[in-house]
Amino acid sequence: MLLEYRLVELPLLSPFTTSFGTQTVRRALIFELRSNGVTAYSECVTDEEPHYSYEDNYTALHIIRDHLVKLVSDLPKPEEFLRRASAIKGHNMAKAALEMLLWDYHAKLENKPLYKFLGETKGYADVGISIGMDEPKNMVERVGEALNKGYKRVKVKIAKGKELKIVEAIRSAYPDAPLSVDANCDYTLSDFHILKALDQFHLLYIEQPLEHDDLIHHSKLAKLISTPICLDESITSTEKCKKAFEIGAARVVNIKPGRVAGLFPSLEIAKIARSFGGHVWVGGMLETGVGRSFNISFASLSLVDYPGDTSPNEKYFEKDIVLNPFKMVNGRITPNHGAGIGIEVDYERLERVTKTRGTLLEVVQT
Ligand code: OSB
Ligand code: MG
Repeated sequence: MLLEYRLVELPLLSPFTTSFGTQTVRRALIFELRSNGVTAYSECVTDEEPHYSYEDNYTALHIIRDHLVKLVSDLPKPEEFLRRASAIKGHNMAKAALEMLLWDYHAKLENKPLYKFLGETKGYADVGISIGMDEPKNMVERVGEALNKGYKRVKVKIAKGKELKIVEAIRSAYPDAPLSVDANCDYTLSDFHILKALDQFHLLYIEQPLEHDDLIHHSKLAKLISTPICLDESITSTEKCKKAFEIGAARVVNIKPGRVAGLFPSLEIAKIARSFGGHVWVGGMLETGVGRSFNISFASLSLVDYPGDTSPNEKYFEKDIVLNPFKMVNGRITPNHGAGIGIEVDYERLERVTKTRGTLLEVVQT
């Protein structure tokens, strides 16, 4: 058995700007496990900067190398791995990287596609797009292109002081488009009057307006505005999800398996949200084709009822590290039918974009 990692660097086709900064490259940790004739993969959703959360590529690699790898030497089922890892506080993205690797591994051992292995499936994912901040006129253009391509929902990034111009411009060009905004934590409760002004634009929801770990002020905000609140950063566990719905802090959850320690907690979170009458969709972190295939498998579950940020590979990269990128047809993407995540890795491309690599675990079978 051999477990290796690589740090890869893929330039983004266009810069991606959120309220916390601009990203021009995706620097990702990719994991590859070989055992019992199976090759499994995963991707850690961390990046270079700890802006979205406190984790970055180096904290993730540290936690994986020094604390988590020893928990996977017998290749446990994902749920068992998380039980073992529960003594380690936080570091969900690091945990998710190994948790998802184990899902791919076990699905491949049983020769089943991951999306069928996870639960009841629609057989496809409804696809939305996340558009970065730019001059409002450029954002209107990007929204128009996305609608023409058939995206089922368009989300645009906003920041404090820029939101009204952006949303006004888009709404005057596309009055009825299924539109949402993502603030990535740029406001505080005392800014509620700005957020209230967005009510007139009948947005589907506003994503993570307040602090990254807040629930209480989101529940207060929910009583002051009519636009539904969708939580992203704040939902880091099943317990947080329960509390959010108990106090009315959210009506929608953006589930990113990487943020919540993997697919097993993602399933639990989706069930909790739906049991409260909430809605769920699958977010993204500009993943390469490796991470993307997990997101699309999860997004195809019947539990997931809203279109997510799971654009096809070509939105992000000129050339991804997989030979079978996803294609969007009529606003839908079909998950890969091959075993596990069903990707075919483009090893030539992977070699070219690898910056560093190393072995995490090597067990010689006797
Ligand atoms: O908040 O959803 C977010 C990208 C990086 C970090 C945070 C977020 C995003 C996106 C892009 O919105 C989603 C995607 O297309 O992968
Ligand atoms: Mg978000």
